[in-house]
Amino acid sequence: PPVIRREDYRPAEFLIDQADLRFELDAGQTLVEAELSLRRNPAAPRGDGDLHLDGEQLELLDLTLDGRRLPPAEYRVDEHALVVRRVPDRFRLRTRVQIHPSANTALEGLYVSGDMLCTQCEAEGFRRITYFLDRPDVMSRYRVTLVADPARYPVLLSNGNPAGTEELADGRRLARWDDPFPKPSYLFAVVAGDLALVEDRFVTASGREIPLRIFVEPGNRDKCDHAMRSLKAAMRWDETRYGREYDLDLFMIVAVSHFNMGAMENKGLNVFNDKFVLARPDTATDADFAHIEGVVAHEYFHNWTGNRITCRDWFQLSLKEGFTVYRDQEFSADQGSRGVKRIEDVRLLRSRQFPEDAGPMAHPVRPDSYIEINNFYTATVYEKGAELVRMQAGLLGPERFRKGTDLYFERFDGQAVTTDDFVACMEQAGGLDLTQFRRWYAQAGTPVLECADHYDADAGTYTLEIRQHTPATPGQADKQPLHIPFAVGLLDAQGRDLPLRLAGESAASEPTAAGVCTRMLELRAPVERFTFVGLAARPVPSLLRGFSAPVRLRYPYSDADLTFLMAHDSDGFNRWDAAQTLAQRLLLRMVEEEALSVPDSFVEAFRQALKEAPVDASADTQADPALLAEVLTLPSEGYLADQMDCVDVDGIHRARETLAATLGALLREDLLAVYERHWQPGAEAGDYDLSPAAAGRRALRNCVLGYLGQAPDAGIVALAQRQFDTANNMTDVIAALRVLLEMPVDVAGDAGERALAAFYRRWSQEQLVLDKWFALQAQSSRPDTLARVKGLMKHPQFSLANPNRVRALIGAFASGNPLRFHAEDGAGYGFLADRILELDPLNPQIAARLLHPMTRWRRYDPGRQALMQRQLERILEVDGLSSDVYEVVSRSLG
Ligand code: B3K
Ligand code: ZN
Repeated sequence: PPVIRREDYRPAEFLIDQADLRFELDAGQTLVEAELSLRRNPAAPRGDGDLHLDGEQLELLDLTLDGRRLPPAEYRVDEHALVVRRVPDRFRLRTRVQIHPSANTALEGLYVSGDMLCTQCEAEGFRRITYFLDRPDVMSRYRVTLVADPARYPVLLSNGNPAGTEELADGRRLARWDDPFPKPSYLFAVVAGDLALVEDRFVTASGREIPLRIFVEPGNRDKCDHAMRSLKAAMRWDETRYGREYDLDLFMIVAVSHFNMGAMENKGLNVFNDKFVLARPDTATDADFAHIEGVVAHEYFHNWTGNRITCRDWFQLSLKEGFTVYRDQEFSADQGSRGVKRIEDVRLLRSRQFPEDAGPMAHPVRPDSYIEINNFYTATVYEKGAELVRMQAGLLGPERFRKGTDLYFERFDGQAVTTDDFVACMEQAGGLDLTQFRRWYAQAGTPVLECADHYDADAGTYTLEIRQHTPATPGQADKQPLHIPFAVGLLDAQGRDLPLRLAGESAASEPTAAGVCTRMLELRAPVERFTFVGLAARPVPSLLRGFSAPVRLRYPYSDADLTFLMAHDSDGFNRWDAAQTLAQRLLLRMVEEEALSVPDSFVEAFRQALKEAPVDASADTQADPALLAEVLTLPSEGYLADQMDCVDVDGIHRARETLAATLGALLREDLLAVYERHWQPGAEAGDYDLSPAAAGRRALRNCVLGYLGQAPDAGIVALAQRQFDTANNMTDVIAALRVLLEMPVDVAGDAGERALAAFYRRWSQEQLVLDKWFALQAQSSRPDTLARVKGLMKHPQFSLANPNRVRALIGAFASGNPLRFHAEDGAGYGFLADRILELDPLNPQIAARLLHPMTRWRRYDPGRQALMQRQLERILEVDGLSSDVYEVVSRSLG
């Protein structure tokens, strides 16, 4: 398959000003008639005079140009295109094609989900609907007519504003939609079905009343409250924080059960994986609620960052995704606990993006080439892209950053632009030079910062020396130094932030009323030195506060320093990070020395943290139960694996279990005290509270239960059982079930299995809850998990055609269960390769995503390397692989 390169970008030779589409919708076959107003693009050099339209899996029935039916000599059709020879400078082209939604298993273009019809066009799905210039820099006005049988498809939706309905003489119904905002084809959407509606309204800052409609499958109307609340909050937030008001007369969300990704920001008609819409306290966890809030906001925010201003080409994907992720992160931070949100985001970055940046799939935030663009919707483009925006916001400060975004919206509204255009706005509004900063977009790999320091007691000076280097990545051997914002604080012996004064400065910056004194240093050269003056004693440095840049930080902290920072740092993020580093160090030592016992100091640090466990969330973030739960959570197996040159799968699992069991046993009374203090009688109370404070208490209690479950006895079994039986919410139910399932049979008997069966009986008709039932079993550390997963593949409720189910079973096993997936005999690898080969012909995007855990094969011991390599080679040998799977496998082996 051909490689697409950024440097080959050329403006489109033709533009499509207007697209009038008429659909005669039916699951088996749908007719699409398109009337396009085309003209030569004045900004593009003249080509061969032919018009090349993208089109795949289309059956062309009719073709006319300016009303004249074209004879076969004047056009040509192949697998990917319709080429019309010698077209005029301005003309109308009419095509009629037939497509087959029910045969569409790739879920790209127009497809069937349950009883409804829906579309997914990003990135290149529109070409499976009609012949078009299917590229983001061609922005057109769409008028859409939908015709269907009202008995099957009473609801007919498309982008924009409704423009009337009609009953046709043959009994069918017709609905018209008109979208006044020019948009690229990837934002096009159609939905048809017998859908239930939840409606609310939003009054914009300028006083326009916007109906908000959420469409779901019948039976799900009672699970839309949270999505609706989140949507309204997001709309308000975008007005106050960015001055962005909604533009159409109507905003719609549709939840579908078969969806390749999370959701899609189609103009005025967001289509969602129902997992990110539907929630009731008894069916969804606190984490689910938080994801819904974040994704609803993310898609809504795209209306300005993505839709009104879109990407010039797909290499610029992070223009919309990085910025929009940054916006949704900030929105969520404002809705709940800012500190906890930052921890969650950094945890995701470190566990997904850092490994990607260190492996064969490493690519810049603005990639240089791809085979299949769908493989580049990555943690690098999304999460690292968001960090790049965050750094710019940090460098500019809130006021200038807002000026920068205002300028961006004003300058580029209605256009398709580049990440460079974005940076230029920040540069201009901020009055600073971001030339060096731009390298962040071009250079792959995670920079490493090596810090050293020196305290001169006589002079009262403290010098920090910071060296940066970025390891080589595939295709990029030499790296340039980056412009890195590096936030620093210095703590005195009591743990208070010191005033900061750099050599040469006339005055020190003083701590704020809250006692915070942070300095944003800027690193540019490979080695930078900063000398702070006026220090009577050696300070303890708090480095990279708030994770001010996406880098790996190395500084030789002593365990005592880390314990000190964990207790005192005024930066909540760094308190957490100190605890993580402490735990990570201990765990990695335990991996190396199997017999190593847990030092008392570590147990005492935990005991201290538990003793301070608050009764309730208060203004003091140190006493926030949610933050404490984060502090008490050990680094994941995947994160620890990323810290090792050669991953010791079993050693990591054993070390984590040993540490958790030790803490569970030695701190039993303290843990029980915290658990009981936060135990709210379950179902009978009925007063389930969704607030961040209440969710934080649940997080802390379930974290504590997890430790107790690692050192179980009959009392703990009873505790978990009580929680499982009486909890009135899915967060507590699933946490208890997990603990029951992981406890050894000689202590818990068949309590785990019985709970699992009860859970199935209760929820067998709720698909999203059932996904949890599948995932829980796939993630079990029990030795027979693979056999169990294979058995579940034959379960009547399992289906390869539903991406959520595939992710819940196969994805959870391969990506969420390193211990069993990486079993020494390679059985996990063989299983995954079989599934990928089975899925690839059906749904290449899902197949390529599932591959990821195997792409890091070089990080394992020679035995496992060989086993993974063999499976990758086996996949590569198969004829007719999709470009999606081909690209991931060939890059991994390359
Ligand atoms: N823009 C979509 C992702 C499309 C993925 C195409 N394979 C969702 C989002 O990022 O908001
Ligand atoms: Zn997005």
